[in-house]
Amino acid sequence: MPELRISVIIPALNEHESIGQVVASMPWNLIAECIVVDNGSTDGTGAIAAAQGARVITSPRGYGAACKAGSDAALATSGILVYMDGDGSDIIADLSRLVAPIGSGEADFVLGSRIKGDREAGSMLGSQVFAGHFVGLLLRIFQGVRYTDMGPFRAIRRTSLEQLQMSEMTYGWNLEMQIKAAQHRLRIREIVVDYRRRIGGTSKVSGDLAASMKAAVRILEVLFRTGLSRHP
Ligand SMILES: Nc1nc2c(ncn2[C@@H]2O[C@H](COP(=O)(O)OP(=O)(O)OP(=O)(O)O)[C@@H](O)[C@H]2O)c(=O)[nH]1
Ligand SMILES: [Mg+2]
Repeated sequence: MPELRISVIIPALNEHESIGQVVASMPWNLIAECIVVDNGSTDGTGAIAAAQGARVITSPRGYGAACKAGSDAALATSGILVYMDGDGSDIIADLSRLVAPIGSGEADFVLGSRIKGDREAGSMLGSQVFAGHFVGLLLRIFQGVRYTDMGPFRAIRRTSLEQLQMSEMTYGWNLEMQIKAAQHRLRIREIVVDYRRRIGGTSKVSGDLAASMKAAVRILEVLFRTGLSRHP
């Protein structure tokens, strides 16, 4: 199998305190490009990312919209898409383990699970850990697949992502990918990844009550609309 090139996609909204460090620590020898999707930052996030070597693009508002725009914009020559957050919580050193099963042809979708990883105190709320297990249990029953998390750090074969026809434009994106991956019978792997608190800046999701309620509603919507039937 020919070696697959990698595009890293980072949705980032007002992450000026972390984005420079995140982009600067990319393993440039392993990846073809790093795309930062900035849809509305008012703090210079895009300019800082570009100065560190990222390709910066914009998209309509929303986490899923940003992930989708990044996926569509990836170099035509990239065969693997990797997603991670722009706040410095994901451990970039885990990237090579994340893409390895796809590169070797053993998997199509690899999810970084933070549940058994080394987690910095306070980096994940109890409710996030619980949600990962709860959703995992339902998907085991309805989809016959084992997931322990809905974490942002993940890699997917590009041709597989195209099959999934993703449509979630907000925080349901991650779960939609997991459910559709099961429905489309992708070869799925979970690997253990470490996780730490955001480097700085403010939370757009878990640390903001209104936003996390919205995200939870969206996730439940995706779960009940898509997750309880076996067919896409
Ligand atoms: N482009 C874009 N990025 C977004 C949007 N909402 C969130 N993000 C980014 O998505 C990532 C996840 O958001 P976070 O605020 O870190 O959410 P979280 O990890 O649940 O919260 P923390 O635990 O506080 O970090 C970060 O890189 C955000 O900048 C959005 O609407 N557009
Ligand atoms: Mg975060």
